[in-house]
Amino acid sequence: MLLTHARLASFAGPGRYGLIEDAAVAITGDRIVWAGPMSDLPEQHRRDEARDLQGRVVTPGLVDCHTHLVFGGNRAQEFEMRLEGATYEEIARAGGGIVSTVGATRAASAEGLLGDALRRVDAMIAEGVTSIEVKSGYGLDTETELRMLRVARQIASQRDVTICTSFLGAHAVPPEYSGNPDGYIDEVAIPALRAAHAEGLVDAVDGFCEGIAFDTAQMTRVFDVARELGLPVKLHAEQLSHLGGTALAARFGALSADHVEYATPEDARALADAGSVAVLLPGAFYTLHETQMPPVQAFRDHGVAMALATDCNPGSSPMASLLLTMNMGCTLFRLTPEEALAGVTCHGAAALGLADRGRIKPGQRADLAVWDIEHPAELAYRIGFNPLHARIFGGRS
Ligand code: DI6
Ligand code: FE
Repeated sequence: MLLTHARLASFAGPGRYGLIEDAAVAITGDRIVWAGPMSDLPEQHRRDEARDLQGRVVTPGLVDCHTHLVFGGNRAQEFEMRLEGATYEEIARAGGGIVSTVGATRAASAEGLLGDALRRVDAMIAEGVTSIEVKSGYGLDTETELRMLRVARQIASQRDVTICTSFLGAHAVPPEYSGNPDGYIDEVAIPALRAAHAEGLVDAVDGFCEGIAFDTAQMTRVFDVARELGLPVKLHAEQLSHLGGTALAARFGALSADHVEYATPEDARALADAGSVAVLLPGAFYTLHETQMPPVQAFRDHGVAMALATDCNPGSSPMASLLLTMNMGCTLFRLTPEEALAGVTCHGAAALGLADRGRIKPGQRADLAVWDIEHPAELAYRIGFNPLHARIFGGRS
């Protein structure tokens, strides 16, 4: 495949967006073999049948690096309760919140979970997404955690999309372990992690480090097992309060620390030293009507890569739009449109440990999105408008 007359947001060269005007991209199999200005296109990459993109913008395929898109039921009633005055934490402590989705997920069949998940995945694909991370964490028993992860893996056999799984057994304390989070970690979460890993279902290990979930000592026990199994870690950290999850994640060389609204400049330095990505989730900030902004300037100052993701989940971020997430990242967190696009391409890929995608250059997977726009800033600028023209997944469209 040869794409011609494209405006490339390559993130693989100098200048904003790594922009290359009037560019060509040559693809062989599932790889990009050449990308650059049309005038430099080598003879061996010229093809009889080129696809003339007539100046359209081409970006790397989008990466949604933090989702909980496999789950049962929905939580529209909690949305009502919050608007009638209850807080997210009050609802969680009263047995609602994550635990109510746990009940619906345990009751759902694998087929039912897959069917629901595919509707959300299809919405993402329609916006040019080519790689998606999917977490467990609504089972909180071995059987249902494994069911969720099997469903997540099945998505990739039903659709042209890469799925990365994260084991999130340490997401909440289930009712049967109420008041005994340590018992839950040792008797359920860790054994379930070992079982899921033995079945090849785990690409990374996640946790929710928060007052309503698990503390750093409990997360350390889970991460010690991840390390023993050779699995990378990531953590929901500093979303609603400062508990030290970001520093813990950095100590384990995490792929990412996620949410991080309450992270400090010291946390930013720790992430930079560890090479961990800060994953910003403006959909959850928006939905929960939070006011504490993540320390974006400290991340910039320390050179921490910032990714953006939907956090697609039934409670705090019932959203499947990565384009809207980009807009929220700019409007709510004051990211630049270039940072927002990097956040859903190269930095999103880094947050998943995927070094082979997220930029347009030779050797990268040919996951691309072609947009009916003139400038890449338009992707973050509009609200509720999808300008996708074509999506190329592994060299196929
Ligand atoms: N933080 C979140 O934003 C999601 N999980 C988490 O640990 C929320 C999950 C939910 O409310 O169902
Ligand atoms: Fe989350």
